[in-house]
Amino acid sequence: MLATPKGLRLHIGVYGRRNVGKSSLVNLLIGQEVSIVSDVAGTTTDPVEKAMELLPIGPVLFVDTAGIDDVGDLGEMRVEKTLKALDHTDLGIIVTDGPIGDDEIKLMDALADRETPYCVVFTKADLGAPPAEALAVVKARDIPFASISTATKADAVRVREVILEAAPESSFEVPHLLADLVPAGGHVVLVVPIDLSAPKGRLILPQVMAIRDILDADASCTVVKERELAATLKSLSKKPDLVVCDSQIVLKAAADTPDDVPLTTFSILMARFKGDLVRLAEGAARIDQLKPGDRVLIAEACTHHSMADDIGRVKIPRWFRQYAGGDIEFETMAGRVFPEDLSPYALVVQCGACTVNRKQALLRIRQAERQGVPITNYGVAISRVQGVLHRSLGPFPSARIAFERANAAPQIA
Ligand SMILES: Nc1nc2c(ncn2[C@@H]2O[C@H](COP(=O)(O)OP(=O)(O)O)[C@@H](O)[C@H]2O)c(=O)[nH]1
Ligand SMILES: [Mg+2]
Repeated sequence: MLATPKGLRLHIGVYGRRNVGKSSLVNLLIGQEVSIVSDVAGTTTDPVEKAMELLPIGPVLFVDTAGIDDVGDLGEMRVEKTLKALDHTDLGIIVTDGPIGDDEIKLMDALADRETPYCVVFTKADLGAPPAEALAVVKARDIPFASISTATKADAVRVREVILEAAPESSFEVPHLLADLVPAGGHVVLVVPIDLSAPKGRLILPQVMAIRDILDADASCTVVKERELAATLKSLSKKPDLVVCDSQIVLKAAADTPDDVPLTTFSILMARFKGDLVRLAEGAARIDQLKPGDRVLIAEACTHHSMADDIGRVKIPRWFRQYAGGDIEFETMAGRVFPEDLSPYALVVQCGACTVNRKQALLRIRQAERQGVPITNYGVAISRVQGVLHRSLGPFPSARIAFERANAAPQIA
């Protein structure tokens, strides 16, 4: 990822007066000391750039600037450089240790003039809450904001969240559905059950998207029902690069596909495309730890037709109860409703999120992460309860490792 050219990275400019904690904030986000932090005002002179992968946005470049309130000849030069950096900024973070004064308003106006989205981060929360007048200005302008302490590692999550809130949908990296998993000239086998829940006379969106992505990758595909999979694999002159199946028949597809052929499900592809597969895989490890009396939130994005309903309302509850060896309380929420407070739940299970856009899906995942509540989704959960998640995450090493780690972690009391 670090090989991404600078021009393709989202430039996140960090602005504010001297000594408010800009460099500390950048260091907190990237988790290592790149900017010199000191209590001598004006330590950062030239903008300091640091590239990182800020999921789920993708590759970003943090630009840590000198103070906007710098003084003297040298200071003026620094301010000029800082203002110049505004022109290259895709997203601004205005940092303040409390006040929203002339300097902050100047930055807000400069960013607004350039139609650059921005957020405000109040630092030094450990020394006191932001003043009411400052909060009033930020709220009146409807600016996403966070109040944090840069000394607190956990606050990095809150900062990432406020960056996501401010970021326009177009800045989110749109991952491939599967084109990155198949070489040009490669071959994919798609396994599509045609049962009662299949719509008449057509394929469903993830299947159509997969075919389109395979064409974009200059690869080819074979589409079969699960009954024909074994015979089709035998008839191919070369092993396929990937098999993708419907979650509901993943057990059979895994049994019919040789171990050295990568296999995944349409739901897992969609989970990566729409959300954060690493977090969802981590959350799936929590299913084994459910115990009688736990509450699970099933969050459906749409009001499903009855066939798909079956997964969230019947199948998942049944499987989870089997795992927990007792009764689990399920709460189902449909549509745009998503509770502010997730703390009553041992686990959140999202549906495929076909009607939620990527940004919304990711914000829900971040919210759960911030509140320390595991979150997974239908597709990942189905592979888990069928005992084949390890296999279906095979093509996604970071998600598989996250799942294994969470699975090996001590049980939550
Ligand atoms: N108490 C407290 N001090 C902070 C916090 N963030 C930064 N500082 C301190 O504020 C001073 C200036 O920080 P720095 O990051 O260099 O500010 P910059 O000039 O805006 O880049 C340093 O002494 C930091 O340790 C915070 O959240 N709480
Ligand atoms: Mg600095």
